[in-house]
Formats: sequence, C-alpha cells, structure tokens
Amino acid sequence: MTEPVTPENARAILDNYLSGLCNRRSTVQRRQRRDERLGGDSQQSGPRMKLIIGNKNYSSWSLRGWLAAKQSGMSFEEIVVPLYGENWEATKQGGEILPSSGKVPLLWDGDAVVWDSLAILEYLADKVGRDRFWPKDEVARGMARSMVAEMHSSFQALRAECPMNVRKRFDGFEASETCKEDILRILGLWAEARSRFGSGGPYLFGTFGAADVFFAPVVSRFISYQIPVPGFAAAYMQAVWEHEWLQGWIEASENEEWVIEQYDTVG
Ligand SMILES: N[C@@H](CCC(=O)N[C@@H](CS)C(=O)NCC(=O)O)C(=O)O
Repeated sequence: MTEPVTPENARAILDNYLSGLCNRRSTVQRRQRRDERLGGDSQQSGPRMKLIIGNKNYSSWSLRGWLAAKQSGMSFEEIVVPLYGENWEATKQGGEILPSSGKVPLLWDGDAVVWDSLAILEYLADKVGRDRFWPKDEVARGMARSMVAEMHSSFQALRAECPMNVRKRFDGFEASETCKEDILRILGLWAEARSRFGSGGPYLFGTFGAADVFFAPVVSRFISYQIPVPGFAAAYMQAVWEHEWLQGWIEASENEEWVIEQYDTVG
C-alpha cells in the first residue's frame, strides 16, 4: 500500500524515489536536528531571524535578500555559504538551504522558511508594514511593484553577460544588442521613477525602498562593466553605492577570499 505523504515523511519519500530513479545514494540520510543544520547554534533560542546568502562578491539575489532584511529593520543573523565551492553539491542537499533546493537567499524565521528574494521582501513587508518597502502613493506603488517584478523576471541578457562581481572592473566590455536593450529599458525605468516620484530623496521613489533593493545589483553591474550612463543615472547610482548598507556589503565582498573563475574572466 502506498504510504500517505505527510510533512514528516515527505523528504524520506522523495529521497527514496530519487535514489531509485537516479540509482544514486541520497545525501540526506535522516532529518537533521536543528542544532546540526548549517550554521546551527544550539545556544540560540531567541526569535532572531536567520538569512542564508551566497558570496557577497557574486550573489546578486543574496544582495537583494540581505538589503530587504536590512530595510525591515529587524535583527537577523547572516550565514554566508560559498557558492559553487568544493562541497557545493552536498551543501545544497542538506541543512537549512534544502527548502530552496540549494538556491540563496533563504530566510528562516522560527519555523517559517522563505526563499526567493522577492518572497523574502514581501514576507518582511507583511511583518513590519508595507510602507517601509513600498511608496505610500498608489500610482508610485504600482510603478515600484512593476519595476521590482520586471527586475525579478527579466533582463536575462544583462544578467548573463554581466554577472555581478562587486570588487571587479572590466575594461572594454562590449554589450550585445539584447544586452543594450536591457540597459536602455532599465535606464528608462529609472528616469521615469526619478522624474515622476523621486522628489523626496536621491532614490528611485525618493526614499530607499524595494525598487532600490532590487536594482542595487544592477548599479554594481553598471559600475563593474563601466556602462556609460546619463547624469541622472550616475547620480542615482552614486546614492545607492554610497548607502551605508551597500558600503558594508562592498567591504565584505572585498574581504572575501573565494574566487569563482567563470565570473572573473568575462568582459
Ligand atoms: N529567483 C531567485 C534566484 C536565486 C538564485 O538563483 N540564486 C543563486 C545565487 S545568486 C544561487 O543560489 N545559485 C546556486 C545554484 O543555482 O546552485 C531569487 O530571487 O532569490
């Protein structure tokens, strides 16, 4: 008789299924105790959230998740997992990174686990109040939400040709036509947000918010690949770059020792 699936046995059933399917041994032998999981700390009993991110130099989605956590104003512990390191395949298949199937960022909040940068931002906005992340004005908010969604789902050429590499500067980078279209589209969105809704400060919708969280890695890419931009965009990029959270992230990126060759040789 088929065993009914429950939250407790689901993993074991899937592991069993996979090991039969691929004829490979599952790396998840048993459910780990909380204090055995990645970065686990048996001393920690408080409600502090835990954010699991990748290398600060390379992981653009992690930067978004981390900025969202900062923007929430809540205290959180951060755990950096070196992407594509020696034991990456094993790391992906165990511990607290498992729910996202090995993608970062992931946020643990007690028993709640949320992955995917946009879901993390929205989860935190639900927790601390929408206004910390999104413009109050409905028209501005509609645009900010659209820009964030578009960033989350689009600009594949830019992402593929210009992987984030915070500490690196590439000379002579030549963007493809599709990548140029992505860049133009982004500059157009920035221009519209700044001109229509940006009067309250130097960020896309005036004060720092969700849209800046999502476009911060683009700012880093434009700087790394030395993409020529008009003055209004340079001013916006400078404001983002000089933001104290970005400065902290940049410094940490520079101090990281991990190098991912494939991201250091493009351009
Ligand atoms: N749509 C996801 C993307 C997450 C993602 O692809 N993260 C990359 C790092 S930037 C990752 O975890 N890569 C590891 C892998 O795919 O093995 C999000 O918004 O968080």
